Amino acid sequence: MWEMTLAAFIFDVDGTLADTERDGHRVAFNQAFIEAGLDWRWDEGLYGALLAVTGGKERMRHYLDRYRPDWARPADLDGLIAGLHAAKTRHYTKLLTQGGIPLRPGVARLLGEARAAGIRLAIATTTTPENVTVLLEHALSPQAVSWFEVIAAGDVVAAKKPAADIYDYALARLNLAPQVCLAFEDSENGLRSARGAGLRTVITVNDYTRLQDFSGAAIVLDQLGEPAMPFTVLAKPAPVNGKNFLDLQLARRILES
Ligand code: XBP
Ligand code: MG
Repeated sequence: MWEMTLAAFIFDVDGTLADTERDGHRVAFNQAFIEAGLDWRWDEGLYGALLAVTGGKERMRHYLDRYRPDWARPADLDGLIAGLHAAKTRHYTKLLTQGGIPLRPGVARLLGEARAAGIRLAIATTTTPENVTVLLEHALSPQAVSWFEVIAAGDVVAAKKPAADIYDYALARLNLAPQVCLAFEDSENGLRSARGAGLRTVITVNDYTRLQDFSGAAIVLDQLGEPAMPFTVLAKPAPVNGKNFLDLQLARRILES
């Protein structure tokens, strides 16, 4: 019976739980660069292009390779990147503690419905673990970290999204098959990762990801929606049947579709 099928939700963090990139991570990277006396500056447009590479350390390396080939590398480039990344995490988590970034519409409601129904919750993200816990505590609830049975984050796997490793890891920790879980993502890299692990995936787009290729998604929405703030279906409208926000009933329908 379908009521028995849906066992867990697995959420991406950046761009999915909250719009963290443009006004969060990007700002924190720039603060770290200034603090270190570097002339690296990531404006909103450049950052959109840099998002092609997931993971902050990987993104800084990609920036140097692609945009600053002539910049004189220090002997210990790994050390420089690690130091910048630690500073960036400090700036980013400070921004979160100041309440700088709210959850996206429908996220808190859907998590609440899932908890009430005994749907298990997990996270699969490329971001640093600390970024996840601070976001959950400040944007959701001081207890929210305990709502998630598995928080798979950052360098716990060798290959970041679009590799499937982080979703494979979360599924293994949940001890569940992908067929009984639904993934939530905002980006093409995230979708490829979730699909690689065999997961049906709900996409909620944002300004950076709107034009990406979501052809493997179960459904593409502008946001999860609330009763008073309906979602817009951007692709694959089949299973919606008159619903205008994503609740457990629609989640089960999407999983079965
Ligand atoms: C998110 C990311 C992350 C953040 C920065 O991708 O790419 O790298 O931008 O986090 P996804 P760190 O939402 O697909 O998981 O700097 O902590 O790596
Ligand atoms: Mg994301």
